[in-house]
Amino acid sequence: MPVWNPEYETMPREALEELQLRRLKSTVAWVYERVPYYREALDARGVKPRDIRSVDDVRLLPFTDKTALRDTYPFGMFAVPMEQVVRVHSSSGTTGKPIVVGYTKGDLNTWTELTARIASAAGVTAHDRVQMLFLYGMFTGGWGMHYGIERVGATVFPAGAGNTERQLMMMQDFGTTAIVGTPSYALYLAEVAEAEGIDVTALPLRVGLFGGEPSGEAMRAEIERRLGILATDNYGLSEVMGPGVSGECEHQCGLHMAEDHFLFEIVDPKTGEPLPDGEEGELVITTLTKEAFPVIRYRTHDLTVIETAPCACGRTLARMRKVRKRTDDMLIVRGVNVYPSQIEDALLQVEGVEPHYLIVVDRTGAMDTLEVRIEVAEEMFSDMMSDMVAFTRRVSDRIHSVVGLHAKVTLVEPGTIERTAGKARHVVDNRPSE
Ligand code: DLL
Repeated sequence: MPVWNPEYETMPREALEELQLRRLKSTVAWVYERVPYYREALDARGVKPRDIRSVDDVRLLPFTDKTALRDTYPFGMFAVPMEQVVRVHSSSGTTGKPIVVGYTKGDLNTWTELTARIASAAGVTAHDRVQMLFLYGMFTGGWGMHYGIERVGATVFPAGAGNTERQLMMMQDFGTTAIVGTPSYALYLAEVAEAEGIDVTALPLRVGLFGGEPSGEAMRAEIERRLGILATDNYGLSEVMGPGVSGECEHQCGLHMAEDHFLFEIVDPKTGEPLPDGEEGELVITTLTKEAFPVIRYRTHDLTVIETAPCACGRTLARMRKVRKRTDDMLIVRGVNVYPSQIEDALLQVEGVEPHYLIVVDRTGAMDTLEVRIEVAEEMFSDMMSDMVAFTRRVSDRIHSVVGLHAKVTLVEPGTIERTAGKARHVVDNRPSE
């Protein structure tokens, strides 16, 4: 499979590091001159742009967190005047004010280059017909991926999120070969197709580019089987750019990071101290080429591992493991740390459990309660009434062996857990906040 931009994607590591240093120096000078927040933060640490002499000197710089971006709402972190900003997006936060990000023409050009790499790494070419299932709008998913796919020369159908029957009609009539969206929506699409008697595996569809939310290997296998496609994962966040930050190649062995445009660090989420490659920690990102909205050492809260072993595809860019956990999605239930992704993994090890689930945490008296609502396949639901107790025990035992907690497992009718065209919600925490 050809590499979209071999000059950068297969660059020798020493040359890459030189490039990163050059770009890091100019980014630090850029924000110091143009963004009062950064000037103050650097001054407070007694650091000047000229103190950056190696890539590791990034550690002299302060972290940036969401609060800083919120406090300067809406445009206070922009490093260029508004007349140079040609696009604005915002993060998908559900409450309060969102984080607003801006792009110059140059930023859009870089963004398009990076999403073209994602598309190309998944094998998308000018021969493909690509149906966009991501939302267009303030969310970065739709627009970000859209332009990259156009740049590789493929035909885009900008369907946008939702209206699943119509999506399926287009897929059949237009000969869609690739889809782009969230993994949870891909599963829903499979489900609706099955209900309508449409055999998607017999259509020309062959590849799916998924991202925007976590999904495990079991989920990937399910999507690949039910849609008859190769599914790749890609990662990004609005604060840094949107999609395009990292993405898998067809070997599916970690997400190649766009290290020529971003500097990635893994830190201990508690102490902020750097961790060596190969250890799991919080991903911290510094943009190296952003003009309108550069960020310095942005705390993503996403937990991952960086791997530098060479990849069979020939790209020299290091890879990050699929993101399955965030520092802020850990639940503490009866004193035990639980990540929703661990529960998903446990569920999908039991045959007959569908990948639609809801974790409900509550409190009765002083006691935390953990309930996991799951759906089972339609055929099983009717057959299983007699076996229900044994089945829920099997699921609950699996959860116990993975997370060390007893959960009440409730079977719900197929189709009753909320489906969304955007990011799935897997947790409801009803405990009173003290
Ligand atoms: O979700 C950008 C994006 C759009 C990436 C489309 C890929 C495809 P935000 O809405 O700002 O931006 O959400 C960013 O979503 O910090 C992660 O926690 C999570 N996330 C995004 N992609 C993945 C992924 C977009 N592939 C936040 N795996 C991030 C796991 C992901 N988590």
